[in-house]
Amino acid sequence: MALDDETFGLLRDSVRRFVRERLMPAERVVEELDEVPADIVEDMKQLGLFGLSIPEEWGGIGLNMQQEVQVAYELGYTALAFRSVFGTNVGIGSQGILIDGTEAQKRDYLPRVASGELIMSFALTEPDAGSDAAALKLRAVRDGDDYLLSGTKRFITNAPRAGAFTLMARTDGAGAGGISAFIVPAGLPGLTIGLPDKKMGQRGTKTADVILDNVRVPAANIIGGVPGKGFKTAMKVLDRGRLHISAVACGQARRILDESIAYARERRQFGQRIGDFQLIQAMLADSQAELLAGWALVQETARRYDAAAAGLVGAGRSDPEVALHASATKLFVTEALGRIADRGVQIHGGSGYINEFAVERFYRDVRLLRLYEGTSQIQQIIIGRALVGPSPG
Ligand code: COS
Repeated sequence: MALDDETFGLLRDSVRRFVRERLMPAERVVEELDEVPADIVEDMKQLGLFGLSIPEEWGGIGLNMQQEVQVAYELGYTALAFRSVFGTNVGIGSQGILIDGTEAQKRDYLPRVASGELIMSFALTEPDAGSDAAALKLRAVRDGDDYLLSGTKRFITNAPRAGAFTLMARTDGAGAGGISAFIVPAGLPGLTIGLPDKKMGQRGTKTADVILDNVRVPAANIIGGVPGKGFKTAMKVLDRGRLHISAVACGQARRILDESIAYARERRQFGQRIGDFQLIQAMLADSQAELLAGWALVQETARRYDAAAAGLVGAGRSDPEVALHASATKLFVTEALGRIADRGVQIHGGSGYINEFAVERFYRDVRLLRLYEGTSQIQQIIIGRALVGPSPG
């Protein structure tokens, strides 16, 4: 699955233009209103952004991972709130169905996900299960042809906008093997959404609790139809999500660097441009070098992902090599982005602390990238375990 080069080039150019002409001028409005304007969401639908990763047979554009990271890089050049509107449809919300779902589930959901008619969210995290995702407690108790789901999900991106959730619940005893992934429509009786979380940054993105009280969900809504496979589905979704986020992080790094270069050229101190000082140039150079290294790594991991993708479908787990590379990529790129954002503020001096300047906002926004879809420490654990192998004891 991939778009031909010529059509892809046109798509990437139109996304770049959309980012620069439509989204960047609206960044301040999003920050002030804490909302992405509805007319922009409509334009995103027209451009096909909700269906970037969904194959054409289900109404999407059908990008492969190497193409998706290019588009994610372009989208990463502006406020993260914009990408977040359709990010769960492209990634963590829909990919469980795409990778492990039955044909009927794909047919029923993916066309509406691709068009943006249905927003899908990914519900894994709970109040007591964050990094330790296999410890999740939300219970699903069998009742005839249905399951009754009760419990709370936390920090769920797009929960207030979602029409359905890919939701991990415990159908069996302890551990990863007792977890099943359900497709849960948002309107079911007993399902409520908490108030939107008040976050440090990324204003305009929406996260909230999802609370389930005896929500009746048909057993047929288990992704793939077989219980006990949900943890692996979630992990496969996250491997892919970590790569997408890494590409977005490179886009953010490019923007912060461009803002910093522009400021260094324009701001004058001691009778000259601050960009003429080698201490400023050193910061710019370090950021540029880290961005080039990170972006090369993202593209290489995307190439590996595409080469191994066929083996993902229905398989027990993803290629451990790809999982390692996805984690290493997210670790390196998001940590580098933290340093690049910090240098961006430093180059701006006092102005970098004032919210009139874009770097102040990006500095807050990018902090989340080292936390969500697995903290840097979780990425280190995944890489470390893969290197050392299972303990013989
Ligand atoms: N793809 C497919 N299957 C995978 C997998 C992957 N990438 N990683 C692990 N699995 C499988 C394992 O093979 C194992 O299956 P078997 O029991 O059949 O062998 C099962 O899943 C359990 O794996 P493991 O024992 O490694 O699970 P742990 O509980 O020790 O830890 C980590 C797994 C820590 C890696 C996981 O909980 C994790 O990623 N945590 C972070 C969660 C996260 O990113 N949250 C963000 C929320 S979304 S914004």
